[in-house]
Amino acid sequence: MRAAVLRSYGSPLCLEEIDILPPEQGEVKVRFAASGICHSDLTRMEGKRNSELPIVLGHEAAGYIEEIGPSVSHLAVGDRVVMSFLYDCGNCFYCCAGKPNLCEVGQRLLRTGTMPNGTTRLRKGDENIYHMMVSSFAEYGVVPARCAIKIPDEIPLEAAALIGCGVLTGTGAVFNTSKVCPGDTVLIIGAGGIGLNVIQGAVIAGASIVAVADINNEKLKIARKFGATHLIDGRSQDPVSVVRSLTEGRGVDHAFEAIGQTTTISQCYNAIRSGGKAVVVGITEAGSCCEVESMPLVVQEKILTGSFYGSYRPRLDIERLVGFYLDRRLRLDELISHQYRLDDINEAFNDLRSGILTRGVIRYE
Ligand code: CXF
Ligand code: ZN
Repeated sequence: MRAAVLRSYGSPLCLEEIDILPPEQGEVKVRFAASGICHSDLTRMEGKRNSELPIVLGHEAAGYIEEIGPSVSHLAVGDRVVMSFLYDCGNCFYCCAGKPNLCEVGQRLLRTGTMPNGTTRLRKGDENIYHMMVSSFAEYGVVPARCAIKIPDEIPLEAAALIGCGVLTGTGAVFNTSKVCPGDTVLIIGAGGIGLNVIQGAVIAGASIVAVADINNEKLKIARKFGATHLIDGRSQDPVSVVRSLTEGRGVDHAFEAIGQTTTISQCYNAIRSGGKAVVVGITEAGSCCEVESMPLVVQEKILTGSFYGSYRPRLDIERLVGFYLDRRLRLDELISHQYRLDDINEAFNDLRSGILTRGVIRYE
């Protein structure tokens, strides 16, 4: 099959013919229909988060079940599926504690680039090629069956693909991590691929103020279309003073950091009211540290937390988001600004670097 392979950091992806092995116990083979282009793929390509090489990246995808491995009973050939990039084993401490996004096995696989049994299904001759769980920058993938979630025929697969990373991460931070309630006030710093979905989540949750800060004017205009009520130009305005002036000096109920910078994490913390929640969704560079004034943690009961993969519950959250899309409450088609063929994937990453994408999608159909 054709695949885009990362062979060395800082270099373009190599478009190659590689081999894919059949699904083993508890696995399925998927024919991809669409795969989103996400910033964390770029982070890996640049070597800012190390992986085993060579590897096939791509983790935000949807497609069709092509083949079923032994012991898989809940899926059938031809089913339309959205991929979860995080495996949940169902047995570890975190899965049993109701935190499947922190699954010990799933988090290990993100680092090892293998299937749960420690091996890979991608080869080129004798050469082993690693997975980024879904590895959807290829025509086909083999994934744990738990990571393929069946969806109805009514949702187009390129829209469904986006649910698998950006949409779950952004809306889940609102619904699951921070639990925004009707009437709550919200600040979002960063109107990129994740930030737009935090905005959508806040709107669906019924927030009364959805203030959005970014240093890119074009991104702010798009934020307005997705439901931002107040736009903050990060180059000339201080988000903390703006939201304080909107909330009688108190600060917002929830502030979301959707860039991955320590300075904006501090701004979120400073922008929340007593008892408010600052939720970090953006992933900062490994090893970086962030300073916050510690006394307000106690005397103002401020809460500073992270949100990984939208604190998601596999299957349940995907079903809910598909429902919101079909009810026209969640906009997915509007997130897609550019579409590419797999052979043009390096152009897609150049566009991502230049900041012109709302979301880029590789289409295989
Ligand atoms: C990332 C977060 C870090 C591990 C890989 C996936 N999330 C979204 O792109
Ligand atoms: Zn992603």
